[in-house]
Amino acid sequence: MFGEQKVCFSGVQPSGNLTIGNYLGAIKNFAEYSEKYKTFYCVVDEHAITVRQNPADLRRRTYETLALYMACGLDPEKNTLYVQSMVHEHAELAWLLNCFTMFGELSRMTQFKDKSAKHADNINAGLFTYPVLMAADILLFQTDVVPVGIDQKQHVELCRDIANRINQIYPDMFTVPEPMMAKSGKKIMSLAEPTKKMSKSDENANAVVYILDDKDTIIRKFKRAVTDSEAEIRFSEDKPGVSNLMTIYSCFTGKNYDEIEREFAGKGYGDFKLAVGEATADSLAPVQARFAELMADKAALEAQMKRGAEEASYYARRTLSKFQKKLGFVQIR
Ligand code: ATP
Ligand code: LTN
Repeated sequence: MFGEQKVCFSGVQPSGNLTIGNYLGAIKNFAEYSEKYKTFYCVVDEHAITVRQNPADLRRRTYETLALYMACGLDPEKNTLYVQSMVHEHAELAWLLNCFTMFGELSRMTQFKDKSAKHADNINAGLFTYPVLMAADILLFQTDVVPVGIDQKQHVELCRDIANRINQIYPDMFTVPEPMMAKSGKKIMSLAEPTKKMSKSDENANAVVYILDDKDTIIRKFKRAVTDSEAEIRFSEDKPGVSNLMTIYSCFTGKNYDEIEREFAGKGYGDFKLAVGEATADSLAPVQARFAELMADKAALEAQMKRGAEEASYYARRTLSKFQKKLGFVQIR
């Protein structure tokens, strides 16, 4: 809370082209909080460097991620939109929180285990302490709610543990945040391996639908999506491929699973996949058009980065300075 208003914070890494998983699991839901909450949406470039990035790509994707926030309906007048590295309090609070986070806790994080298996040649300390920086992002703004996909729930729970631990020593220091997940869309699966999360860093581009894919590409990718040997459109745990397509279709059309089953009763996977592709492409078309307009004006994006960072810094400074005081750091004004 800041004053009377509840706070919502979330972040997306500029570590690749954003997918419909990022869209349905996270960004699409961000706008829903704009009216009721004070919202901060951050492009978390400091998180992205836990995996090696090409500097030119990282810079370009930082602009793109900010533009996508806006293209997906986040009005910069109603939401604070900014880039993490432009607000130094994130990294500073992360250090302080490191001293309240246990080695054992971080060792249990499944994302660390997955990413260290995937990047065995670069298991750096940043990859290990990644959730502490994430906790700093959240706690800096005295955040009440954090909209994320289900893969980030464990990190938000660790953030809650850190906040509670600190509050026991220094009462009322941090608001303890809640993770908020979309009812459907919190875990969109890969089109090639539907038991695995769709991920922007997947090497197989056919497994992933990007927000910026054109209509033909989207339809082709859905056409190739792995399903099963039946021909029945039915939501079921033993049909992960079809169920994933039903979730995507449901998110883009607003229809529930019963309605979808009725709509495609007696029809084959071919018809269904085409309908999923068309619904996805049609829903993304306005986002893509707005994105192109925003990317054509770099100066306006930079002005937004500057303004967003100034707004965020104002709140971040207050929390950091409150915590430094509690910890016993000398403060001379
Ligand atoms: P990476 O592949 O680099 O790990 P990512 O695709 O998981 O990246 P993030 O930047 O880590 O993307 O995630 C941004 C937000 O999107 C997070 O809230 C995350 O939970 C959500 N998200 C990512 N993938 C999915 C998915 N497949 N389904 C639902 N939500 C997702
Ligand atoms: N770890 C998140 C991105 C992220 C985030 C955050 C999400 C960084 N800081 C704070 C919510 C709140 C991910 O998606 N991998």
